[in-house]
Amino acid sequence: MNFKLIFLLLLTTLCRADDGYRLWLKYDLIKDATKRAAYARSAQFIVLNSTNPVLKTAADELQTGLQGLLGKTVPIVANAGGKTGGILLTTSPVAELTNEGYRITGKQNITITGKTDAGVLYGAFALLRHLQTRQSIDRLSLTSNPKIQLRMLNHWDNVDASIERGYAGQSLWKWYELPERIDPRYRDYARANASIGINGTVVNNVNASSRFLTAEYLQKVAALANVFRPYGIKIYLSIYFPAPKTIGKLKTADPLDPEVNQWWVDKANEIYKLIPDFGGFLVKANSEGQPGPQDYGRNHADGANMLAKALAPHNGIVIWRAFVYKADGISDRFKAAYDEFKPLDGQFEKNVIVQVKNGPIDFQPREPFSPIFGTMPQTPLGMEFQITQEYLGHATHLVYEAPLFKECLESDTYAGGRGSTVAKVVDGSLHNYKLTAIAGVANTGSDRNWTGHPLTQANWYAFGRLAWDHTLTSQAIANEWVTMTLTPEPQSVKTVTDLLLKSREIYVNYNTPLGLSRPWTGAHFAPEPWQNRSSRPDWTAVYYHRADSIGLGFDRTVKGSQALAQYRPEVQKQWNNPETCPLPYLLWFHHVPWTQKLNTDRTLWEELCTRFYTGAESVGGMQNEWASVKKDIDPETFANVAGRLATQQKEAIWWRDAWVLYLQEFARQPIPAPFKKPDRTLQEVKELVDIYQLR
Ligand code: BDP
Repeated sequence: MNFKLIFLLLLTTLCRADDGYRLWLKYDLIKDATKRAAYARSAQFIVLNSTNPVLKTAADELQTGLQGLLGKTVPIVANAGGKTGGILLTTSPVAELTNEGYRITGKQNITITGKTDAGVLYGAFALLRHLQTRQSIDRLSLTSNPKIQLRMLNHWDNVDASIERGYAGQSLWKWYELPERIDPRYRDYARANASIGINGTVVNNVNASSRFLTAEYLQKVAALANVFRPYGIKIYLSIYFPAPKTIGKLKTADPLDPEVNQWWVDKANEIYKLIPDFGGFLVKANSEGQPGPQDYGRNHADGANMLAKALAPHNGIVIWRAFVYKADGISDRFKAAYDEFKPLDGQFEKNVIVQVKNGPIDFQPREPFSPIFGTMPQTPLGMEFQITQEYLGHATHLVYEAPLFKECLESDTYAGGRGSTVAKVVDGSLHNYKLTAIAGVANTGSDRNWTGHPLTQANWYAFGRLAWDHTLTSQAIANEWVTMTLTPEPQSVKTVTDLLLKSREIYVNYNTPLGLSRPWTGAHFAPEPWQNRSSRPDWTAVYYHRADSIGLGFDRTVKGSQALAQYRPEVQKQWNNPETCPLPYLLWFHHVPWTQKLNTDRTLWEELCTRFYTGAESVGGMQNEWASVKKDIDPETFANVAGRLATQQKEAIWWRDAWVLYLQEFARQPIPAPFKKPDRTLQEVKELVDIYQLR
């Protein structure tokens, strides 16, 4: 091989575009030589005096990270041998640490202490993050404990590799290859999760196949569990409630039937033989056509408790979902979960957690918090957020979700007086829950960059960071993520952080402003506010927005569906009156006349138009801001995002046009100045949407 060729090869390797695979764990060389040297002085070796696999993971990750950041190999040694300037990994029962917390201190050596091995692992990642974000290591003193115990991803992945509501390719799990072949990607998945403190994963869809509980599939699940274990991650399964019938050949799945009970006990024993640290079951029952205990005249607690008893001897838990609504479609769907669960408060076994979606309906771009959070003090309630963008423009719209998560977590339930935020319910501090959990429906898939849209990796990241500490700000999290993933250049970090921070509000403005919602049937992608036919009324668009000649919005006050009564009186008081109801929630609770003046000094119609138009216009602004950081962003990532923003711009106008042209038929008013009326007709927009529905 001649020199020219070697040079070219080297050049192509060096210039290879960043395909996003490394996520926020890029560990690229720190360019600033002074900073690098300062870090290197305290990172001359890593001391690990243990064979514990989790601690070993921590040491290995530190070594990998330091190799990249400092450009040198940092040896792992069993003892410091009297030398200073190393990183010591140690477990010790430090009083201020909870099980998974860590403390990082540094003078001559940096010491990472955890009460448990997992704590050390999280500490190792925290130290790396500290260096990745170029912070000072003089007088290091960082202590952090997770606020919530179970920090989980929920994968809605199916046996055939499809993902329900997945927009980044196929499933990560290659069930047909497991357990024999272990895709190296499983390990990288575990690394990414551990780096943000996620300690549990439900690998299959809540609309579950019973296949996962068969002996054959449990071997596959066990193989994944083996990969995740050294990263402190436990595996959980979604179960199909009638599994005793489908795979156990019993005549019933009645939770009060002794044979059914025994079947689950045996199944649990079988699972724990293979996976001694198996986390437990996630259950969707009697919801959207899924079978459940009500098929046998039993209630949700009967179902959950039966499973809980089978898992309890192994310390497993049951996560029972509150996302239920009756098949009749008659009553307000908003009220369904509360109506079914509130009467069961206090009736669940100790190892049951009820997992509640953030809002009462279904992962809308903006929802008020679910009233359940304020009203079940005797039942541990877990939070379910959706990271995948089912209603948030799939993988072509940029929506940074930390502000959405925070808005819900910071909402005041008044369950124990003022300041009883949803976060305090979920982290257990308000009602003293013994079990606490938070889950995010994953946005990962087989796309090389994991999430499809390169910038929405930030949502996976933000979910994990907030699950660990819900008091972190959306801005701080965005800042970290951008610095670690895209560029450490301060001006560009600021520009991209700002862009992320405003993206959700922009989306809401052109998509569902002022408390509109869109849980209509289908792919949940195209605008279709005129949709009025479905097998049930609450799967139509008109059911939710209720546009008529008088006004717009769903009356949930005493004059309407009375859903507001499910909140504490203090909350009701604010939201009951359209004058005091915050504008973002207005149409969730009120049917407002088109001509009603709002506190923005515009009528409802004018305000809606203003939001639709400025929202769509702002996407253009995001494109410009993205263009301004080009010099600091990897070319492949830059082009990828630029392309998606262009699509978003087109689709934002599409959403705007669909809504304003449709609503105008009811409001019967012109589009207010300075906005120009859409240059297409309602019919044309409808035809465009029809294309999306074609088979
Ligand atoms: C809805 C989704 C549906 C899920 C369901 C659930 O449209 O695909 O199965 O939620 O959470 O958002 O069970």
